[in-house]
Amino acid sequence: MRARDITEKSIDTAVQAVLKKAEEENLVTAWDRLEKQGGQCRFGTLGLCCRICSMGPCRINPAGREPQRGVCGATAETIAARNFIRMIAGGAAAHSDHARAVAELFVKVANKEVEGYEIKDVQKLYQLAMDYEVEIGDRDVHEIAAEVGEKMLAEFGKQEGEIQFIKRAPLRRQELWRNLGVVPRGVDREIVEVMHRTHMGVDMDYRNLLLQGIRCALADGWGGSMIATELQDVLFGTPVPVVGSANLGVLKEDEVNVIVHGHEPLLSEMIVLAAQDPELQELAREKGAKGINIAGICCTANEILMRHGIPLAGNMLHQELAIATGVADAMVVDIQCIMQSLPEIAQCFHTHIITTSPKAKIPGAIHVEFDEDNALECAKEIVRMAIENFPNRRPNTFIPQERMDLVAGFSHETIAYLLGGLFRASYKPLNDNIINGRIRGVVGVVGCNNPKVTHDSAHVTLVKELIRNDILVLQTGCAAVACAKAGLMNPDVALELAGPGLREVCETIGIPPVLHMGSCVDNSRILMAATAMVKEGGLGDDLSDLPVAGAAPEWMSEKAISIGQYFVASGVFTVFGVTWPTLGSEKLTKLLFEEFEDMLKARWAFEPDPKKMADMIIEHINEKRKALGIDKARERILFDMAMRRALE
Ligand code: SF4
Ligand code: MSK
Repeated sequence: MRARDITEKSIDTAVQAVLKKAEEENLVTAWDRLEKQGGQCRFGTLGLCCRICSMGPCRINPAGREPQRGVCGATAETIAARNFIRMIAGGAAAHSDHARAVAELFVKVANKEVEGYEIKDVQKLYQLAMDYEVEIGDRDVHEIAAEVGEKMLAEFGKQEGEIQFIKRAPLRRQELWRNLGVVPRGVDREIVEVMHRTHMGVDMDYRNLLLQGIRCALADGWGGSMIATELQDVLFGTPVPVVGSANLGVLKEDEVNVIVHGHEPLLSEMIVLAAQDPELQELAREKGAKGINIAGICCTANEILMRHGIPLAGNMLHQELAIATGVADAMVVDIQCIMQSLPEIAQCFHTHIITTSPKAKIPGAIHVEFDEDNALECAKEIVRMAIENFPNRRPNTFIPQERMDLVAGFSHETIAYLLGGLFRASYKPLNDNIINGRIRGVVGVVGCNNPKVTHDSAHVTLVKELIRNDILVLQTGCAAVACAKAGLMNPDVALELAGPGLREVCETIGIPPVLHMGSCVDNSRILMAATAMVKEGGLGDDLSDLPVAGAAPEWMSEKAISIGQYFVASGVFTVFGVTWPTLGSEKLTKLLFEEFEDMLKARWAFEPDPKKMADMIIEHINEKRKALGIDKARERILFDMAMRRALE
């Protein structure tokens, strides 16, 4: 990749300022390493490289010249399809292994085997008990939780039958899945079957491979991810609207800064608690700091913002820059989206990089294994390390001023409460406003950052276009952080940018036009919100009837592909940006971009330009509105005398 100017690297002026500092100090960041990669492998980008066995690696010439087959005879379709569904399996495994850890802890909490955690949302626990046919009666909450937890934990290793949450989907969708034979049996089973079927010499029919990819993705969205979200809500509380702030300006010169980064809230919840410990606060003061400041990066940030209003230091591409400010006294990481370069960049400062998961160690980092049996003590130890490190700061510190206020905390239950009130929680007002045309549709804009595109640019451009066109936007992940930093979750800033209909509805309810719904596993909240819209009535009887869409304009991870595939398989038109990993196979791409429409009533699309992506989405929403017969606004017109006379 060619060298780019700082303004081409990110639209975020805080990022630009720290990148400038990094350049002056000869620090190497993801953008520099991308340049050093030179022109990246075209075969790999197009999905045409196979490394599955040692007769290879094989590659298919995308221009139609030789070679057109791998050594084993595999075609472009087979190779691209195997690569694609392996990405789904990787993503589903990441979300689901996260979920498994939550479920294991949940069972321990229910059995009162660990201290520090509690069952916070009893209502949600009862809902889960009903989903899993666990008797409630006058049983003790912990007893119910133990049975629910065991049943949910069993979803991972289940061999036969259907994952329970499938039954939450609209009936027509369930029927479509059953007819296609893609209902997941157990989470682990579907991931293993992808790995088996993509082994050398097993499944060589790209359509058949994709069916298993769909089943695996559904095991993520309606299985692993949904289990993670639901159990995290029961343990840590279902999010309600909360005020927060975002960008590197949340870091503090005169306080101990502990940055939590990764995905699981199990430890970060405890770190938030540990930071309030009077003894540690006192120690911080002894070391010359005014207090302890916790800030988050990536989805850990989203988790603790949603439940505690803890500030967001930034999204995926902020991780190295947060260290480059020189004021990060510790960066505590768990799993996923963490760069191996962190200890290297930290060497130029005083920052401790602390890994905490036995599944995710980094050479050069300090490893403090998170012990859930002793979670609070473990969190205190980590916070103490950060405090002790505060006096070691070097003189080259710089905190950009950028910091934006925002409102987050929109779980799908909270949206229903806000729309309908506590006693009549309902999506009816949303459906009514979609039917009367004030709101054109609803779009989930999610996913990562990718240094191949100008950081945050595609997220912010797309979301601005959508709200301008009266489309309500739901967000998770790094996309949410991008828009939070840009003010799109701040009602004062964002409502000015919204179309008149959307603005009116948001002002009436008191919400921003862009709703933060949480972390990557919380995309399951978007599935539930869309399902609630179907069940409310008036907008068809399947998710594919709704005027909705999904987008990941700056995606990079396998998890994003898994999320996209479960959106599509659930009936939601989904567009990705950056690059598309099947373009080397015309047939496979046709299956995903066109034929899925017949099969799943929804399809994938690829469009790197965010403005064109917005046009594509608006066109799709308009088509859905037309099919529902709501393409013309159906405002009730009050006739005055003159109008009556004119009629006569
Ligand atoms: Fe090549 Fe086939 Fe082996 Fe893949 S599985 S590396 S295409 S021989
Ligand atoms: S953290 S998966 S970069 S959204 Fe969930 Fe961000 Fe993508 Fe990681």
